[in-house]
Amino acid sequence: MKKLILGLLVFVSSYGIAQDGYKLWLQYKTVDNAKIREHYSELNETISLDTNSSIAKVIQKELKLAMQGMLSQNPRFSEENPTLIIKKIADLPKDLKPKQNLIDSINDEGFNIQTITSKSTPKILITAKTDQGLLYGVFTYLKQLQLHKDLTELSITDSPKIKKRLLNHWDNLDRTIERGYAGFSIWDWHLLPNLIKEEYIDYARANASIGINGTVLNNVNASAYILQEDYLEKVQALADTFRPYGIQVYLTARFSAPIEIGGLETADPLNKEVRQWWNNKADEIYKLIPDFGGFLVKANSEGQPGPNNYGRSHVDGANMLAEALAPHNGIVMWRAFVYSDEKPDDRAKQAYTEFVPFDGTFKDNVLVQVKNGAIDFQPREPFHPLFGAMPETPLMMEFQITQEYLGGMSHLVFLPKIFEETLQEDTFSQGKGSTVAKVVDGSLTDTQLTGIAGVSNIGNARNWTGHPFAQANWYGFGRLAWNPKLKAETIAQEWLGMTFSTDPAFVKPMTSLLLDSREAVVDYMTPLGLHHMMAEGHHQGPGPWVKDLGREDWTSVYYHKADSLGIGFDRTATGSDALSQYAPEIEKAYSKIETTPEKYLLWFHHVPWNYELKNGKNLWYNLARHYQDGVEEVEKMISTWEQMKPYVDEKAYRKTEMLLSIQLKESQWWRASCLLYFQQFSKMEMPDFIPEAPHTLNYYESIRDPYAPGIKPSWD
Ligand code: GCW
Repeated sequence: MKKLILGLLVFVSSYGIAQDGYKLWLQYKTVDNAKIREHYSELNETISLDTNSSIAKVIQKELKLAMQGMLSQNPRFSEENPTLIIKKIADLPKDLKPKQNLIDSINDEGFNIQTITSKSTPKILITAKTDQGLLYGVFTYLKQLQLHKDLTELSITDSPKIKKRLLNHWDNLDRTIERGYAGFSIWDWHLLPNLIKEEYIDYARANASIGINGTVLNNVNASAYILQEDYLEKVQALADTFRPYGIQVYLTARFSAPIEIGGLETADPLNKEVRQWWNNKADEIYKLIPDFGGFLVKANSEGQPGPNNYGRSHVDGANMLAEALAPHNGIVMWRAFVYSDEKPDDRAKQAYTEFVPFDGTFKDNVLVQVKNGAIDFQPREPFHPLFGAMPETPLMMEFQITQEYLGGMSHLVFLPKIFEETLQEDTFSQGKGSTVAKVVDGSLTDTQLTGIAGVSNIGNARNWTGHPFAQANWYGFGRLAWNPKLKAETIAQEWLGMTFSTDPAFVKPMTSLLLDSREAVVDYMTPLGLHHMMAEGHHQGPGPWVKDLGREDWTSVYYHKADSLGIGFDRTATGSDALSQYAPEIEKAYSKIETTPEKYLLWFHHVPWNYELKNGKNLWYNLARHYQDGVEEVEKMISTWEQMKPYVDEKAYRKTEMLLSIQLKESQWWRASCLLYFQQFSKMEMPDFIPEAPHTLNYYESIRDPYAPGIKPSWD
C-alpha cells in the first residue's frame, strides 16, 4: 500500500500539480529514484541541530520543508545517534573537529560539508564558524539533494568571496517599480509593519539559499519619505523578518532629505546642522534596526540632488553620510553613475574623469558603486574603466538583473553570461590577470570592504519575475555574488536541475539554450559593439533613429554615428579618446580596428561600411549576418523548447512557449528596423539571407508604445 501511495505521490508532484513558479528553485521535488531516495532517507533520518538561535530555527524549518517535499519524511531532531550533524566548529566534539587548516580556510560566512564515518556508519557533518555559515551550508547541502548528487563522499568547503552581496530594488513607495517588468513592488508599505506577508519570508529564504546577505528596499531615484519615522517602523518590520535569514536591510538616502523632511534650508554636506541631521537620523534608524546595513546614494545624476548643488564634491557628500553611519558599522554605497550634459564630453568617459581624482579620499566605510559598463547595462559593454583605476577605493559592482535593455520580461536572456564576461575581463591594472572579479572581491589590492549589487527583477507576479526563466538571473546573480569566478554553465545546470529536472536529456540542451541566449540578444539588438539603440523612454524595442532629445547622450544617433562613410563611435585618440582611460595594454590593442575584438568594434571605432572583417566580408554584410544570426538563434531556442515538453509542467511550458514567440517577433522587429535604417547610410544591397521586411522604415519609425511596461523615471 505504502509503495502505491508513494508512486501516486511521485506522479502527482512531478507532473500533475501545476508549478506556478512561486517556489522558484526551492522546488524540493519528490526524489523518485528509489535507490537515491533510500540513500537520502537514511542519511537524513535523525538530525543533530541546536535550535538555540533564530537562524537555527530557520534552518530547522527549511530542513523539514525539504525532507517532506523530497522524501515525504519528517526528520527526527535528536542527539541520539544522528545521521546529519549541523554544528558550529566551536561546539564540535574533538573527534569531529575539522583540521585547523580547513578551519582557517573558511570565513565567518563559510562552511564545510563532509561525509564522515563515525561508529562505522556514514554521516553528514555540516559545520561553520557562525549560524549564518551553517545556514549557507544547509542550503548548499539541500542543493546536493535537489540535484540528486551522491552523498557518500561529500566534501565541500566554501566561503563567499565578496562581503556585501545585495539586491537593489528600484521600487518606489507607491509600489511601482522603475524598469520593473514583474508587476508591482512586493513591499506593501501601506500594510506594514503589521502585515508580514508570506512573500517576505519566501523572499528571504530564496535569497539566503543563494547567499544574498543584504537588500536595498527602495529606488535610487529616492524619496526622502522612507526616512520618516512612520516608514522606518515599516522598514524595521522587514528587517526583523529578514534577520533570521542573514539578510541586512539598507535604504537609499535622498541627499536633499534634510530639506524635504528635516525642515532645513540647505542640504550642504559642510553645513553643521545638516551633518547633525544625518547623525541624528542614523541614530534614529539604528535604535529601530541595530544591524541596519547603510545607505545607497544616487547623487547629482539624472537630476537627483547631491553635494554638487552646493559646490561640494562627491567625497564631501559621501563622507558626511559615512561619518553618521560609522559609529553603527553602517556603510555608504555612493554611485558613480554620473554624467552631465553641461560637459559635452563622451558620456562613457565622465564617471572616470569625475571619480579617479577622488581615489583614496573616501572614508573607510564608503564603497563607490560602479555599473559593469560605462554607459548603461547594455546587452554588451566593455568593462567600466573605473575597475582597476581606483586601487585605494573599494569599488562595488552594479549589475542589472531586471532586463531594461534586454527585452523586459518577454525575452529569455541568461544574464550570468554578461556578468561572467565582465568579471573575467582583465583590467591589467596590477599587471596581467588583474580581472574585474579580483577588483570586486578585493583580492587584487587586498581591499577589506567589498560589495556587489544586482538591480532586482522581482515583483509581485506569482512567479516573482514574470518570465519563468528570469528567475535564473536572480539565482545567477546570487551565485556570482558569492563566487565571482563561477562559470555561467555551472549556474545554468544548477538552476535547471533544481527548478525543472535533473534529467540530462533536459539539462544538456537547456544549458546550451541559456548560454547561447545572451549572444542572441546582442546579435538581434546591438551587434559588433553597437549600443544604446533602443526606443526612447521605456527602452523597449528598436530606435536607431532616435535623435533630437533633451540631451544628445540620450539619443541613439549619438552612439552609432552612422553616415555615408561608416558607423560606430570613435573612442580612440582620433575621437573621444575614452580608450585612454583603460590600461596601456588595452589602449594599444584597441587603438587599431584590426586588433580590436570584433564584439567591441563599433564601441571604439567608426568603421567604413566596406571595411573587411576577419571573415573576409565587409562590415555591412557582417552587420546583416549578425542580425540574421540573432533571429535564427531565437528560432533554435523555440525548437529546443518544443523538445522539452515532456520534462516541464504544462503551464510553465506554455507560458515560455508564448514568450518565445514574442521574442522571435521582436528579434525580427529589431532586425528589420536597424537594417532598413542603416541601409540609408550604407547604400548597399541587403544580403540575400535577409528576408524582405514586412513593413517600411517609416512604419517602424512611427511605432509608439506610451504604455510599455517598466515605469520610466520621474525625470524622463
Ligand atoms: O539604467 C538607467 C535607467 C534609469 C535608472 C538609471 C540609474 C534608476 O534608465 O531608470 O534610474 O539608469 O541607474 O540610476
